[in-house]
Amino acid sequence: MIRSAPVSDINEDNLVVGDPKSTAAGVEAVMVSLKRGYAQAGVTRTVRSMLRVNQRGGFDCPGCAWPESITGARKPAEFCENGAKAIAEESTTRIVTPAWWAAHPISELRGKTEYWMGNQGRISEPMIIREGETHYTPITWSEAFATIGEHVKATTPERTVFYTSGRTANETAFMYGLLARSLGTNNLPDCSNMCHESSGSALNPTIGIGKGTVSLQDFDSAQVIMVVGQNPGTNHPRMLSALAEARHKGAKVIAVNPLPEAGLMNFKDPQSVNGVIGKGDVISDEFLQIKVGGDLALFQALGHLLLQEELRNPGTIVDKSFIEAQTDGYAAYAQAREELDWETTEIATGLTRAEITKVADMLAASKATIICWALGLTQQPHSVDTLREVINVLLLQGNFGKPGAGACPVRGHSNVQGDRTMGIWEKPGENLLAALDAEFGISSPREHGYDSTEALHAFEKDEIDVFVSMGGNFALANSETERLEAGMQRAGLTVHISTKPNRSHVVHGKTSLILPTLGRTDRDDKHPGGPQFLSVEDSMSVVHSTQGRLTPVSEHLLAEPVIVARMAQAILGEDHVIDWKAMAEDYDVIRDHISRVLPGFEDFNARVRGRNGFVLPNPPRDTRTFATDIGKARFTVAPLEFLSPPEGHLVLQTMRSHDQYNTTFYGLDDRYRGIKNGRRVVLVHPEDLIELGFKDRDMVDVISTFGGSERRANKFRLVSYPTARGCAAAYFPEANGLVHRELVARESNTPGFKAMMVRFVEHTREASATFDEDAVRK
Ligand SMILES: Nc1nc2c(c(=O)[nH]1)N[C@H]1C(S)=C(S)[C@@H](COP(=O)(O)OP(=O)(O)OC[C@H]3O[C@@H](n4cnc5c(=O)[nH]c(N)nc54)[C@H](O)[C@@H]3O)O[C@H]1N2
Ligand SMILES: Nc1nc2c(c(=O)[nH]1)N[C@H]1C(S)=C(S)[C@@H](COP(=O)(O)OP(=O)(O)OC[C@H]3O[C@@H](n4cnc5c(=O)[nH]c(N)nc54)[C@H](O)[C@@H]3O)O[C@H]1N2
Ligand SMILES: [Mo]
Repeated sequence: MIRSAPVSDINEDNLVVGDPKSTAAGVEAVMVSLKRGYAQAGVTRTVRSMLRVNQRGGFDCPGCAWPESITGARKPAEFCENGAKAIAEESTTRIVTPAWWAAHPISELRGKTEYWMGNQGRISEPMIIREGETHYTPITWSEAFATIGEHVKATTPERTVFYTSGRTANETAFMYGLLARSLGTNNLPDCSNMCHESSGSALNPTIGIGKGTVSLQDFDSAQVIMVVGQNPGTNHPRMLSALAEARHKGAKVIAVNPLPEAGLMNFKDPQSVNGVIGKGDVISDEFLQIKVGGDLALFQALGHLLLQEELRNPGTIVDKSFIEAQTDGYAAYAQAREELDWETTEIATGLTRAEITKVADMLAASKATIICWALGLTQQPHSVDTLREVINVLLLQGNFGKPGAGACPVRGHSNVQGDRTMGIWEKPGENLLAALDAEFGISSPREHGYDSTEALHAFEKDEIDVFVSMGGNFALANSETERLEAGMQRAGLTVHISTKPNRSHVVHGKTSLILPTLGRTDRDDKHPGGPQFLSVEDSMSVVHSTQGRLTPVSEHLLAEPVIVARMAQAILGEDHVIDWKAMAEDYDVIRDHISRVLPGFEDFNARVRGRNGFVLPNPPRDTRTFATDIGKARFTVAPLEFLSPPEGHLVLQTMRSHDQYNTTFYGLDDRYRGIKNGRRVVLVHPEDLIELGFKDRDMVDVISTFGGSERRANKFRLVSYPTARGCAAAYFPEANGLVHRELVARESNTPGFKAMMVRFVEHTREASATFDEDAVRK
């Protein structure tokens, strides 16, 4: 066993800035992954886990939700550098024992970064801290569950919240939602609220499903693929292979991004000979360096240009028969897009008319277009309108339900889509609740619960007594870091079902429990019927099994379904109508329930054991039908909106470095962007730096402004970087304290993580100390 000394914490003075790269992956990526694996887990565990990741019968990579091929052969190593890092992070043999907790008081741990915290290792035993105590101490599992039971029974269901992060497997998520509803609350916020909620809000009313409508095979026959607001080289590296292969088959790829991300430019596939010794592949045929928040204007302009082309050459662009039979609202849409104000469009997008026209011509020539997007489109006030505009452009050319075409929201956490399918949602539909009630003999509450933003407000107003977190790191993932942390500390009980220590554990409620659990790579075999497996759903609606084989680092870890069942028994009583114990003992029992409750899961137990699992029904993709309230897809019309910063301000987006998984930092090397050994940076265009009176590497405090109040984050280095003009970029979660809790996307309530108005002031200690965040700026 390797227990190398934990890393020292980040020293921002060691920041190194080099040139951004234009090529992603290559041999270096493989070397980096193996090195990280060996350091954390040793050679045997690393090799064992790498050989099983994303293989049939193996475990699902905890990295991202990009699918594996279900038709063709899988590569011997179906992983990527960042998947390998995610696995190394989890399969580490470093452990956080009761002795470790005894050596580190909370006051010390509050001064640490996530880099240091996460690198301490896997939590080995259940721990508790009570009001007035300075350290976590060990507790038995029975006492831990009894504590949860007491706290929940002492309050009301509305003051109890069950948060979920998207690694949670289907079976666990189903039980967890059932537990909340049996108790009497829909307070089920999840990471999806902060992530792709805007996609769901845009897609459900327009195409009748909140998910993507393409499969991996569609990439083989697409003629144009747009990649908008997404950094696949870092966040979905296996997508680059799909894009490179699609280009070989003749597709054109168009990237839309304020940053020239390495993976969008060039790619060396470490699994192909060309990628190892050759020059690699070009990924994008066109790159639109758009301003942050300019996409609504872009897609309105694209719609306008396509309609103009149709007028010039009737019958060549617009899929009239499809539109007539399957859609609603075309006339109003066509009318709204008849005229275009080019001057405003150019200001909003930062692009020229010629650049936009070139891309419109590519779309016009395409008979099958896929539009992919991620967070660059979901975390702004007008995100839902932007995404509906994307749908308009797809509908115009009939890009649904035919090979090589469709909408492709690329999801984040590896099972975030599955968790929603399983009912993790604060606004569940009547169908789900009625089915749960019929199956289990409970009466689920009909009132909606808190989403993640509402949970943040509820913490602020002291309206939460018990907060249970199934994975994740709510304190750092959400907006308003300081206020949220203060709110969490006023709650009666926080419960953290976790694999590794994180910030939320140390800004805990008055009483707090840490419940250590098995991860994806761990063997789950302490059951009367032998080893158990779980299942997940990827970004393209494929459900398949996942089963870890590594020996858990401690004998005290419990599997997530077991933890949920025992919480349920403690909260609802041993004699509750639902047989929680049967589900915890044998996961087939959970799947049998699911098969009767959720459409598309009929015969779940048999089908999930098939070679490739199974694909969930998807009406737009399968039958070109749209299950909206009117039984048709909808064109929509929204006014033009974009982000225009006040004088002296830039629009700040927050993003992930190449060495992090959300709030987990694997390392300090954002290799493709040339940033090393530091994270408190703000990337700014060189000419904006000059205009604002700063220079590269100046140390500043960042002030964000929203509705008359300001937030401040101290000590960031400005870095001259080729981003779009008027825009800046910083890392998540360092910049989360700058996000006002009311800065959210309309309809979806997703935080405006990519829409802050910021200015910089020279960093001085005095100014930082006297800052008044609610003083209205004159
Ligand atoms: N290795 C690794 N993999 C991950 C994650 C991770 O942290 N690490 N996280 C997972 C999760 S939960 C998620 S949700 C996904 C996130 O995947 P991404 O959405 O790729 O994540 P971000 O790093 O937020 O990158 C956002 C991208 O959008 C661009 N962008 C920002 N604003 C705009 C805009 O207004 N318009 C356009 N067109 N582009 C814009 C940014 O420049 C950046 O390239 O990745 C998942 N996979
Ligand atoms: N500024 C800004 N903020 C953002 C974003 C952004 O782009 N910008 N992105 C948002 C997005 S897309 C998301 S998804 C959220 C992420 O929010 P979360 O999902 O809440 O955060 P993570 O950092 O993914 O959670 C990491 C923790 O999960 C635990 N964990 C890891 N694996 C397991 C497991 O198998 N089981 C259990 N029980 N626990 C496990 C570990 O203890 C680890 O510390 O953040 C959001 N916040
Ligand atoms: Mo996400």
